[in-house]
This record gives sequence, structure tokens and C-alpha cells, in this order.
Amino acid sequence: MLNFKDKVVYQIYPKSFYDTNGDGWGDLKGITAKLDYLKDLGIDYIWITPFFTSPQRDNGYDIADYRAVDQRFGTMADFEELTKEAKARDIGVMLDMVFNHTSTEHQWFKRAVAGEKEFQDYYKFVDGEPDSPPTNWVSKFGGNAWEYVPTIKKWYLHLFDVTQADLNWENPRVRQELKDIILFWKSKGVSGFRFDVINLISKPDSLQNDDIGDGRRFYTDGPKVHQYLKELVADTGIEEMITVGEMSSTSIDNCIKYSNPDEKELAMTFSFHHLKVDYKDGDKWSLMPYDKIAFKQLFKEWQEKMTDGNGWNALFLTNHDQPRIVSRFGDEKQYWRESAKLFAGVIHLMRGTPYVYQGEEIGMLNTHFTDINQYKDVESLNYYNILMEQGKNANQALDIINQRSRDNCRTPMQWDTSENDGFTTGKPWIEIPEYGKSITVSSQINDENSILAFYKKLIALRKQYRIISEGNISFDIAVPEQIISFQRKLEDECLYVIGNLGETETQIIVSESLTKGQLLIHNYSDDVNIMEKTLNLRPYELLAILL
Ligand code: TEU
Ligand code: CA
Repeated sequence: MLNFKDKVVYQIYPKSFYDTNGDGWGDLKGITAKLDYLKDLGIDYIWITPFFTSPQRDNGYDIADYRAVDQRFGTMADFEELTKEAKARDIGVMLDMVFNHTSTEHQWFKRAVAGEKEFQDYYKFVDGEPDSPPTNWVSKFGGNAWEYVPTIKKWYLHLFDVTQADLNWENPRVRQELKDIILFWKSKGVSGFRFDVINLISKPDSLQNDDIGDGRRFYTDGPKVHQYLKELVADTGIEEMITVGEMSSTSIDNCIKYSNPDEKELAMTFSFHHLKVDYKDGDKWSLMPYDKIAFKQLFKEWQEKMTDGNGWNALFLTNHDQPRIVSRFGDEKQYWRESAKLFAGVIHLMRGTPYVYQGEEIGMLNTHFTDINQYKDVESLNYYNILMEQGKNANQALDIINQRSRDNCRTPMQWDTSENDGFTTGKPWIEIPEYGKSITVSSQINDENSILAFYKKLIALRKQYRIISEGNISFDIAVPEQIISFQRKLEDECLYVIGNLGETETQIIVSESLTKGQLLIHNYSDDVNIMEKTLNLRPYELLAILL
């Protein structure tokens, strides 16, 4: 049984990590060049988002050839060198498998629209007339989820971009193709896989309109999803590898089933409910301050119920689809350092496997771009137009995009204060934000009080203390709205984790006399202000005390 409970994963968005040939695009050689930095950080695995041949309409999540490295990222030899050098530093490589859909540039799709029935069966093609799509389902990138192909008089389903056609998992030939792709990369020595929106693969046999929603209730955690995952894992022998599934709009019960070892599906799951607490009426493009009570309540539920069900959570607050956490829930200015460390501590001290997204470890911020043309992300550009059609003026639409865009996490990694922050000697594919030179790896690498040093310490603590990697968890709810407080327990030990999510000082009563405990970590440089059973917490203050 693979023991991954004390492990930490670092997520790399290769296009924005490090460019070694001056074309403004990060590349595989760039990851190899930074392996010593990652080794020093202490992480165990790198999850690399897709670098396979792709028209890059959705930055690689639209794959045209699953077995080839997109030449803009390098060569297969570069990939083999990277895996070898990573292994030499005890770092495993996890690849991103996008199996819900392919690019419409993929050979399978081209042969389908060329009329080959066999390949039409690889996708969700439905006969029909030009003006009446099979259902009113909505694409996650906006607009109707069906596209008509006049030459073959058929519609095809695309839950994401029109150039991302959903695969037909009901077709055993499709499932075999995907198993062969995993076996191909497994033979290249990779250590694990991330499965993109894998809980959307099982569509219902009969298609019907959704008169209350956008159709997701018909295909999310669909009828055969667990059967297909069990088959995929068993037939490729990856149950002993680190695997994580991205589960869009899912449920705890399904995630227990996806990640409980007895089910022989995946090792862990990403769920997103805790990152929708600032969506007004559940709408990503409608802004509101984040609901701290909902944020804490969701963590309480997912942490405690997944523990009871012997499931396992992937722990994260940032990835390549989310805004930067300090800009979103923290403070970019006076308490930038403290708020970055607070959210790091909350995530890394919970039960599950922490994921660090590139740049998070130095406290990178949102773009604050001032012109929509600075944005590149298909979803953001689509919704800018949709918001304008809905009556927003340009500034209002830009303000929403500024806060929600996925590009907030896709600007180049800020290594140092040289040209382009040391990311490239060329012109970066996306601009480096104004603040770029004020937050860099080089300014933090030797600073004991830096955010980077704090991440290193958290990652080391998980290896040192089994109570963090394996302890149970329970949340206190009888605390002020802005206080997050939970305990980890293992045998007779107890770890108290208390954090102030707010920008004002707060005093709380604590049950146990924490003064007797050992302070494991604290995000302020001076002492904790604790008297017997009362604790004064400064803005964004976090501490963990072992009793
Ligand atoms: O994301 C799935 C997904 O649901 C995201 O679209 C997410 O909900 C949204 O961006 C948040 O607004 C995965 C990949 O992580 C994403 O980059 C891809 O664009 C998407 O699948 C399609 O492959
Ligand atoms: Ca490059």
C-alpha cells in the first residue's frame, strides 16, 4: 500500500514556470533546471499540467495527441531527462490525464467529422437539425454545450470549449484507448496521475433538457462513473500509484467512494465547494465577500465525513483555475505575509494531501490587469463578452474578470528582479503584473521569516509529526465568525490549530490551557499573546500548539 499521507505535491503550470530558450513559453527543460529549488522546498511530487500536443485553445486541456510532447514545451527526450533528474532527487512526476474530452484537432475527431462511423462513436454525436440542439445544457465556458456539424448532420457535446469534444466512455474501444495512454506514460517511469474533471465522464443514456439548471445534474458523478474508474485503475495497475481526481460539483458520498482504498478507484479527490463561498447565488461571475462561516462549515464537513468514510482529501486553495488566495481571502498589503502564511497553515495542518501551486509559496498576487486585452484565458474572454451582453459596462465587466479570471494564477513565476522576473529572456506569453518585482523567490530564499521559509517548515512538520500526516480531525464551531479552529488527535497527543481569518484583533477563550503546550508553528515573528485560557489573536494570526 503506497504511503502518501506525509507527502506534499507541487503543481506546475509549465507554460509559466521557467523558459530556457527565450521564446517566452516555459518548457520542460525549465522544470528540470528548477528541480534543486523544489527539492529544497521539500516537496515529494510534481503535478505537471498538460504539455501534450495541443492547439492550446484551453492551454493544453485540449489534447490532439496524448503520446506526444507539444514542441513548444520540448521533446520526449526532455521529458525523460526531467523524470530521471526528478527521481534522482526523490521527486515523483504526476501527469495530467484529460480523458473527458479531446481537442477537435485530435485524429479521432477529424475522422469522425470526415464521416467514419467508428470514430463518431468515440464522441457524443447526435443526429439532428441545424437549429435544435439535443438539449439546453450549458457549456462551462458559456453558451450552449452542443455544436452542429452540417457535413454529417450531427451535433456533438462539448461541456467545455467548442474545440473540446466530450468522449463517449460508453464505448469500450474508447476506454481501451485511454488505458493504453496511461500504460504508455507508466512505462516512462511516471509516479502518478491527476485526472481532469473525471467525474463528468459518464453521461446518461437518454438526453433531456434541464428546466432548473445548466444540465450538470445529468452528467456529474454519472451512472457508471465508479464502474469506469474501477476498470481503468484495475486494467492499468495504477492502484499503487498516487492518483487524484478533479471532481467538479461533486458530493462527499461520491468522494468517499472515489478515494476509499477498499473501492480501488483513486487515492484522493479535489472538490471545489470551499472555493465557491464568494460566488453570489452560486454564480462565479457575481461577486460577494467570502462567507467565512460557510468556508469553515465546508471544511468541517469534508474533513470529518471523509475521515469517517476512510476517504482522502486533496488539500488546496489555489490552482491554475483559481485566483490567488492572498488576493481573494487575504490581504495584499499590510498583512500580506501573515495572511499568506495563515492560509498555508490552515491547509497544511489539515487531514489530507497538501498541494502547493507554483507562486503560492512566495505569496504571489492577482494580475490587476487594466485592459481586457491583457487576458488570454478562453473562459475569461468568453465571460467578459457575456457580462457585457448582460448589460455590464466595460469597467464593471473588467472588475469581475480581474477578480475571477484563471489568468490570475497563470502569469509567469517570479524568480528574481532581473528582466521579466528571470522567467524568460524573451517576451512572456502573458504579461508579468505591475507588482511583479516586489515578490520574488530570490528575495525570500534566505529570509527565515519569509512566506517561502514558512512553507518549507510546514512541509517538514508533516514528515516529522504523524499527528499531522495521520491524526484524526475535529472542528470547533463555537468560535467567533472569523476564527477557524480545529484539533488533530493521534493516540494521546492533540494538536490545536487556531487561526484568525479576519483583519481585526480578536480574543477567544480556549478550553485547554495551551500555555503548557509546545508551539509547533506561528506566523508572527514575536510571541503568542496567551494567558491561561484566553488567546488574543492579531489579524490573520495562526498558531499550532501540541499538547
Ligand atoms: O477544470 C474543470 C473545471 O471545472 C474548471 O473549469 C473550473 O470549474 C473552472 O475553471 C472554475 O471556474 C479542468 C481544468 O482544471 C481546467 O483548466 C480546464 O479548462 C477544464 O478542466 C477543461 O479541461
Ligand atoms: Ca520556452
